[in-house]
Amino acid sequence: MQPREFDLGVYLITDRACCGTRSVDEVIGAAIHGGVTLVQLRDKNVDAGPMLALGRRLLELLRPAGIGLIVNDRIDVAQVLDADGVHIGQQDIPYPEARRLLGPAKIIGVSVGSEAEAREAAGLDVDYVGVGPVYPTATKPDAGAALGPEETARLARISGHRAVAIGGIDSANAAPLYAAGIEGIATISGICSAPDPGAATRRLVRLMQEHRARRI
Ligand code: TZP
Ligand code: MG
Repeated sequence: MQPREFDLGVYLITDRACCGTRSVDEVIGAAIHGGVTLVQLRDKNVDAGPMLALGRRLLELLRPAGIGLIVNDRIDVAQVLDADGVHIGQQDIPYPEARRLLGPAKIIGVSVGSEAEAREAAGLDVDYVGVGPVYPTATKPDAGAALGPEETARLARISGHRAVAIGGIDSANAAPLYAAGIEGIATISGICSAPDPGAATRRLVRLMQEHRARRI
């Protein structure tokens, strides 16, 4: 069975702290109206119960809009939610075990931050890689040194997989990534911390669409 189709174009990752006084639900609602193409539920500081509760609320918003929900790290939470997939980092459950637990129909993405990791990912039948950090980011202090757009695109090519770039991206600096051939961008603060998350999403979606139109 093939995994369901998914669009990495503008991939929003949730973060309660970055949403400030707004709820994650509110930010996701605005991003859906803005045209976000994929959402990842990510919360490093919460137990499974509250994460499940948020995930269920997000699915109620996302499913009618036909937008996928990926769960960060927590394969158990993804299974209970019957989410569309998981995103795993280098320190998480390794890809073969994640695939065994989730089966062939779910989307599995892995993080890549170096040439060695890109080469390792090339040997796995993952659905996509998340490459970064592209730019400096305050959201993940241990993310490592910024790669820049060209190196990000090079690592994506080495992996041989569909790729989304991550780290410090907003509508002011996303264009070089699309120009370098990256399929999509992932952002936390670029949408969650924006004064108007819906407008920030629309700007990113417009950029993505302009680059896709140019490639046709
Ligand atoms: N992985 C690499 S950088 C990063 C993650 C989760 C943080 C992305 O957050 P932001 O706010 O889009 O820079
Ligand atoms: Mg992780």
